[in-house]
Formats: sequence, C-alpha cells, structure tokens
Amino acid sequence: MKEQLQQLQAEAIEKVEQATDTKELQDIRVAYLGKKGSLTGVLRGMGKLDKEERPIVGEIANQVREKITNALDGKLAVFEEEALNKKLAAEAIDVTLPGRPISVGGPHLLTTIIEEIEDLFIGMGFEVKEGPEVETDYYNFEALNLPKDHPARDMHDSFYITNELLLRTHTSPVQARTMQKYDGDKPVKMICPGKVYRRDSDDATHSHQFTQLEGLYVGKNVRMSDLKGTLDTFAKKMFGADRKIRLRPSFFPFTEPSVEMDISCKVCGGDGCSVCKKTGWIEILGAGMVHPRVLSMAGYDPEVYSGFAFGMGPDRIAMLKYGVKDIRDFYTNDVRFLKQFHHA
Ligand code: 2U9
Repeated sequence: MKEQLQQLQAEAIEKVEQATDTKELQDIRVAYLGKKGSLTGVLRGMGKLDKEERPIVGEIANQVREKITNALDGKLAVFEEEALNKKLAAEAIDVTLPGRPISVGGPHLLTTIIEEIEDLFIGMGFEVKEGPEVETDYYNFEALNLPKDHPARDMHDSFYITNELLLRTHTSPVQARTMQKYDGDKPVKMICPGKVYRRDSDDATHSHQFTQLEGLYVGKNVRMSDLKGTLDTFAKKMFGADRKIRLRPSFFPFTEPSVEMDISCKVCGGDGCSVCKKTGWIEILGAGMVHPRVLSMAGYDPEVYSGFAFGMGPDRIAMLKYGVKDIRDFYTNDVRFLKQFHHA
C-alpha cells in the first residue's frame, strides 16, 4: 500500500509539472483527489489493513494528499500570475505618449468680418437689428420703392415660395420693418447684417446665397455730408487710415441721390494694379439719401425727416481683405479653407 501511495504521488506531481493550463490542473485535482479520484480509491482499501498498519498508512496518505494539493496550488498560482502579467501588459497605458489632439473650431471668416464691421458702426452709435430671411413681397420690394412691375422683382431674380413669400434678396426689409415700428416719430440709427438669396447661377463672384450688411440713419436733419463722414470713417477704420474714398453718382430705387463708394487701392495706392483692375480704386458699397417715398411708406414725413442708407457685401469685403478668389468657398464648408481664418 505504501509503495502504491508513493507511486501515485510521483505520478500526480509529474503530471502537475507537465500541465499547461488551469483546466489540466483541475482535471488532475479531480483525477487524484476527487470523490472518484485514485488517492480516494486507495484510501477506501484502508479497511482491509490490520489495526497497527492503518494509522501509519493513513498518515502517509495524508502527506501524499498534502503534497499533491501543494503542487497543484503552486502551479495554479504560477498560471494565475502569468495571466495577470499578460493582462497588465495588454492594458498597459504609456503615460509618456502625447495627448490626442482635439481639433478646435473657430469663427467663420464671414462672422469675423461682420462682427468687425458691426463693432465699427456700434462705435458710431448704430444698433444691430435682424429680421426674417423669408420675407413678404411687400417688405422686400414694395416698401423699398420697387413696385409690382419693377424688373428686379422678376421670378428669375428671386426664390419665391408663394406669390407673396420669398427668400429676401437684401436686408433692406429689416430697415423698413424697424422704421414702421418706430411710429414715424423716432430717429432710426441701425445696421442689419444677414443672409440674402438671389436666383443666380453660382460662379467665382456670384453665389445664390450670400451676406449683406445695410445701414440706415433717419432723423430730423440728416444730410449727405453725414453720409460721407460716416462712410469715410468706416473706410479708414476697416481698410486703413491712409485710404481715400470717392463717391460716384449711381441709381437705386430706394435712395435719391444714390452713390457708389470706392476706396483707394491698398496695394498700389491709386496708381493701378491687378487688384484694382488698373483703376487705382476699388468699389466697396452703395449708398444714398433715403427716397422720400420710402420714408412716407414707412410712416415718416419726408418734409420733417431725412435719412441716409448704405449697403455692402461682407463676402466681397472678406474676399478683398483676405484675397479669397471664389465666393463659393464661404459656403462649401471645406474645413481646409475655413480653418485658415480661425486665428481671428
Ligand atoms: C431702406 C432704405 C434704403 C440700402 C442700400 C445699397 C445702396 C447697395 C448693394 C451693395 C452691394 C447690395 O450687397 S450688395 O449687392 N446695396 O448698393 N443698399 S443703398 O438702402 C436702403 C435700405 C433700406 C428702408
């Protein structure tokens, strides 16, 4: 019996040494120490032994059980250690790696330009007003002295939604609406930036959607010289103190007299170059004294009140100032283009 026990211990430990995973260890534990295990089987034969032999064999059997159990536990600990180290290695974080760059957005160039222009006019006492982009025929045309049969109202120029509703073609309706709200007896000093829409085929200088910024100053004694002074200040603050301005006679249905304002070319100082197309001057905006019919339609008595107005295209100003060649770049959301101007 003793030899049998020693043989069994050697065999079991040999198997434990050769085991390659915890499953095998478990099988060995069951095969030798389990209810139907070989060590348990030998111990069942203890009853046949005589009284003096039984305690000796029992002691040996317990030692064999302990040795096999220690061998199994020792190997199990080794496997568990290996598994833990493998897991730690797999989940290790290299804290010396640089952080993942988080791309930060920034203001759109048109937003920057519009805010820059707004700041200038706020500094001159103008309020910023906004209004609906879907406008009525009345506020977009009629109120601006563009009667029903005026060519600018043709379907081919504007996006009509219904016979009465369209996408506004300029921000002028916001000014007409504001004058109406001021009951014809309060001065109006405002600018209105915003998106405008024209039914136009897009190319490098035309987009069906673009932005406009208009200004209006209505009061009891507003003169053309006030308009010139305001535009001169705007030009110098926006394009540099050494800019000159010139006003050329023009025509708009909503202003009389009407002018177009040029600034002296920043690149050639007026001698002529590719930027100013050899003229020395660059057209920036249109303006004029508010047409008396527009004043009276908005509830202001043209005998008592006068006003000036101007309109410019921030897209065009941004293109001039930053050398953008294609207006469509403002609306196609190519981040490679847009992020060049995030420094602002
Ligand atoms: C009211 C009365 C008068 C707004 C004006 C212009 C001249 C003008 C264009 C410049 C470039 C539009 O973006 S653009 O294509 N605008 O030249 N706009 S005077 O006059 C008004 C507006 C509202 C009640």
